[in-house]
Amino acid sequence: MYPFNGTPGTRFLAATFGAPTLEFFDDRDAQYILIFNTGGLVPTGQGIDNYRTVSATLTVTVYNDSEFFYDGTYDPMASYRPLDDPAHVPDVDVGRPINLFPVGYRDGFDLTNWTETSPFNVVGDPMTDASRIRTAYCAEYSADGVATDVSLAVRDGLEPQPLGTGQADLNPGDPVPADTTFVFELDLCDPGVQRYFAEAFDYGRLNLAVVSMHGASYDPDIGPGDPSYPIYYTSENPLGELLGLTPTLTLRVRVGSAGDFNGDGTRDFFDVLEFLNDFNAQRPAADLNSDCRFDFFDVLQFLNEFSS
Ligand SMILES: [Ca+2]
Ligand SMILES: [Ca+2]
Ligand SMILES: [Ca+2]
Ligand SMILES: [Ca+2]
Repeated sequence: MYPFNGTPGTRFLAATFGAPTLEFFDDRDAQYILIFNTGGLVPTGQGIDNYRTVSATLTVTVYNDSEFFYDGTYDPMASYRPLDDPAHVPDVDVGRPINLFPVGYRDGFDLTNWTETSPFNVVGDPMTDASRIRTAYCAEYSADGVATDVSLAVRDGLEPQPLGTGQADLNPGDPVPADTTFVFELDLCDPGVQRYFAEAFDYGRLNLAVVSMHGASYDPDIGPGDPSYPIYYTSENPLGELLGLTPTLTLRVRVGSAGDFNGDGTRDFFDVLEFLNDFNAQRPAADLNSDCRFDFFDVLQFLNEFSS
């Protein structure tokens, strides 16, 4: 999702970068949207109350060699503001992180009809103003399923919490070598996030937005500078496919009641035992109300689901 991408959805490579100081552009200018068809793996149509995502891990692999620096921690939005902006705060570590967000839609698009070859915009003209017109965008979701576009988080003064920040087997500030895999352990401790995943599994498709705000230098006199941002293998990339460098998603999802905690089709003593084991060990499977705390409310919910 980039205003001047002539071949969306079929490229062998995709980039992410930002333009937080350019008027008429989204701060998160080039976004890499991933579509996972989950229907064959997670039963669809169960109703959104019947899915709970226990864990999710995404990987994407970088194609370009040593053109940007590794930062595995979140950078505040104000650190992307121009130096002469009174609201600017310094970036305390070298490099910029790669973050992951849910996907929101506008102008007639939604989870069911937005595809990898959908256009960047159907309203407006990116040649005059490319901001706030992309059909799919990195988003935050409320607990009742309402999306907020966070593509302009810097200028909108938002501090959106990503689903995850990419981790690589590198030291902070290292140049990132080609074929480095970034791993995102998703933070699922949010009712809006759980609902987003539940709606995805209910329909059978999960879309995620990889974004970063690495600089994309451009000098009007000399043209584009050297890339200083990540470029990733896409699922279309033959080499990436051969070498196993295309994006992956690993999920653990509970479908249906937690009363049958071990998922063997019956409710008995073994479900109670396994729940209590997971609860005592504070494993995510036992955090039944998805608040990342292990307390009375999880036990109560288990007992309710077990006996209902
Ligand atoms: Ca950082
Ligand atoms: Ca940084
Ligand atoms: Ca059972
Ligand atoms: Ca809990």
